[in-house]
Amino acid sequence: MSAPVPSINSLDKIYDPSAVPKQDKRYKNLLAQFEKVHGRKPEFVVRSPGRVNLIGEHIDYCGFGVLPMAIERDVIIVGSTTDEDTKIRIANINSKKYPAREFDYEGKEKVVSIDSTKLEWSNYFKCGYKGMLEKFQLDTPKGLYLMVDGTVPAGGGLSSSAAFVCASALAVVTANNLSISKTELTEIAIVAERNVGVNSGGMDQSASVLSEKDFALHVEFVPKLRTQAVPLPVTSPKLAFVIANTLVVADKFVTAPRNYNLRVVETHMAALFLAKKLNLPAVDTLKEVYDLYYKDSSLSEVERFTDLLKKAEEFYPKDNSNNNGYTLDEVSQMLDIPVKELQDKYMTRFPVETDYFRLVHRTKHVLSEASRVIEFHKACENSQGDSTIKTLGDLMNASQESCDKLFMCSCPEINDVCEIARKNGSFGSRLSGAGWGGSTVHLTTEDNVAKLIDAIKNEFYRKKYPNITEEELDDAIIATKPCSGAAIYTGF
Ligand code: NG1
Repeated sequence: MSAPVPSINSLDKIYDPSAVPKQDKRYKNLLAQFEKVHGRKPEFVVRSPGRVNLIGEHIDYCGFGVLPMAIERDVIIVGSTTDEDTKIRIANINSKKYPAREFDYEGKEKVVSIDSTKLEWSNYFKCGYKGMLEKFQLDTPKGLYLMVDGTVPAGGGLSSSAAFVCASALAVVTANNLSISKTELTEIAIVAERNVGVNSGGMDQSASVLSEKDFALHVEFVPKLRTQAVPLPVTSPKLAFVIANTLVVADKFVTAPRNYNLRVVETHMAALFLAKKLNLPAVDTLKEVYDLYYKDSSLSEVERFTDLLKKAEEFYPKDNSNNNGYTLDEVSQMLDIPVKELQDKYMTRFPVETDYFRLVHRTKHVLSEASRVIEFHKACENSQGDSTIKTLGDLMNASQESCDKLFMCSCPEINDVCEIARKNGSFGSRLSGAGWGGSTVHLTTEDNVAKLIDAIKNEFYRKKYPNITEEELDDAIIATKPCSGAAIYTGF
């Protein structure tokens, strides 16, 4: 049984000292607004943060671990309870964008209806509410008065939804005087978030709940969800991260057949091909190939990746398309699986549109990226202080290069921001999340944060988006430190 979700009584145990005065004001304001809107005294406060992925892109669905960290941007929920009814009244500090809602508990079986066809902010609360009440099977849950303040920009690849679902689930637990471990909260939030119709993998909720202040988090998925806190190097000046959203929106659903879903298919095909060449049983993921082939090996983890990469280069036949990849017919011959079977297995449930399957490129990215995650973790554990920043930065830059050239999930805007950042004191710059737009993350030191942010504002945002407002800029580019995970805040 993992540790319980912590109760924290002072903001400096959550945020960096430099952020505490601003956060203190924010909490006080939320508590005051709660009283104003609901006309009652607040009884509890909970929080759960967003996350940024530091390294390990597009390898979670291949079974390999990833390395995100929680950020300071988070969702706070203030609440009070009533025994007079089982109604939920939920308001948001940003009432224009997120108008107040009311709904009622619908009994043990159903708990609450969620219409996932509508983009409705309170659905995320309902996910956490439903997940918790299904777990605890209460006959008469408390009625709730709630007020939410979220600072994780929505749609920026920083997991605002996971932050909200985790905070919601924790609010329901706290309100009903239940107790829960961090692992249980994570597992419930992962399943609960699927109620809004997204097949979420688990990295986001793990980072939101299980992160520790000043640590990144190594999340592994196989054989089961497992996390390890990774100490970030202690340096002088302290290291810091800047996250910049390119504001390029790659609509996941529209582009999936050519982008995300195609990559999933290509990596499955690569796993089948390597398994065949290595005389292993047919498997689904490259992680299974790696685990099975090196099960009794004396090589280190990183040496195994190097070895497998070398073998892959030898195994893959030359393609007939000038290094563009293989046609479906060619893949069919390589795997010894009829085209129809490949189509049924990989291209029907989630449609895929392509002429070529770039198995060599994708294999190289996945294996080298998975190796970089291990190397990043090791460098942090054996940190030499200041010089380790460069090691970490090099790994992040190599990850970006691989995402761009081999996995082809970058875009000109991401490349621009990364280049500007590197010229202005970033040790490592890369996309974070699925790519094709979305957010970038940059490793720097505290003394350089302002310069880096100014450079990206002037050389990227103000040029590409001349009409951008200061408020939009403040949401688009943020500085952050590795922050602690979900907690009940008792210091009010
Ligand atoms: P983002 O773009 O942060 O939602 C997506 C996937 C992750 C992972 C990354 C690529 C979802 C909900 N998330 O992340 O699981 O595959 O792309 O590393 O699909």
